[in-house]
Amino acid sequence: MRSRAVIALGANQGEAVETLRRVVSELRTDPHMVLRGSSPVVQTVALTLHGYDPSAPRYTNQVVVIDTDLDAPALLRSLQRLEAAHGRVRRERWGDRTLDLDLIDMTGVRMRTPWLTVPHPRAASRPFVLGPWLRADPRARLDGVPVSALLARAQATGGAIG
Ligand code: A4P
Ligand code: MG
Repeated sequence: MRSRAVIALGANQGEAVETLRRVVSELRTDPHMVLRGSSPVVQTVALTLHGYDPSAPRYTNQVVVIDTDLDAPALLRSLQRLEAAHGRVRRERWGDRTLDLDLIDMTGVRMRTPWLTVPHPRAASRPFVLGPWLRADPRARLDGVPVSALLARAQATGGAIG
C-alpha cells in the first residue's frame, strides 16, 4: 500500500447515517484500501452557494483515512463508482445529495486538473471536513499546517460544525 489518502463523506438526503455506514464498510473490504482511521459521524449545518443555511437539510459528515495502492485518478474513479452505487444524481452544484465523496489529501500528490484537484481546494476552510479529519487523525496536517490550526481559523471565521 503506497499512499495515505483522506476521504470526506457527506450526505444530506435519504438515510444518511446508514449510507455512510455502508460506504465505510465497502471501503474497508476494498482490496485496494486499508482503513487506517475513521472519525465519528457528525451532523453539520449545510453550506450552500449562499453560505451556511440552518434551514437546509443538515449534512451527515465523516472522514476516513486509508492506505491505498491506487493512484489519485484511480481512487477518484473508485469513489465516483461508490457515489453512483448509492444513488447519487448530479443536479446543481452544492445541491442536496445522497452521497458525496471527496478526496481531500493524498501523501505526495499535488495536482490540479479540471476533474481532480488535490489537496481538495476548499477543505482548508471547511469545519465539516477539518473537524472529523482531526478526530480520525489527531496529528493530521494539510500542506504542512496542523489541521487543528486550520480548524480553529475556520471556526473563527464563521463556519459552524454542529
Ligand atoms: N473534483 C475535483 N477535485 C476533486 C476531489 N479532490 N475530490 C471534481 C472529489 N472530486 C473532485 O464534484 C464536482 C467535480 O469535482 C467532480 O466531477 C470531480 O471530478 P461533484 O461531487 O460532482 O459535485 P459537488 O460535490 O456538488 O461539487 P463540489 O465542488 O465537489 O462540492 P463540494 O466542495 O464537495 O461541496 N455542507 C456541509 N455541511 N457538509 C458537506 O459535506 N458538501 C458540499 C459539497 C456543500 N455543502 C456541504 C457539504
Ligand atoms: Mg464532491
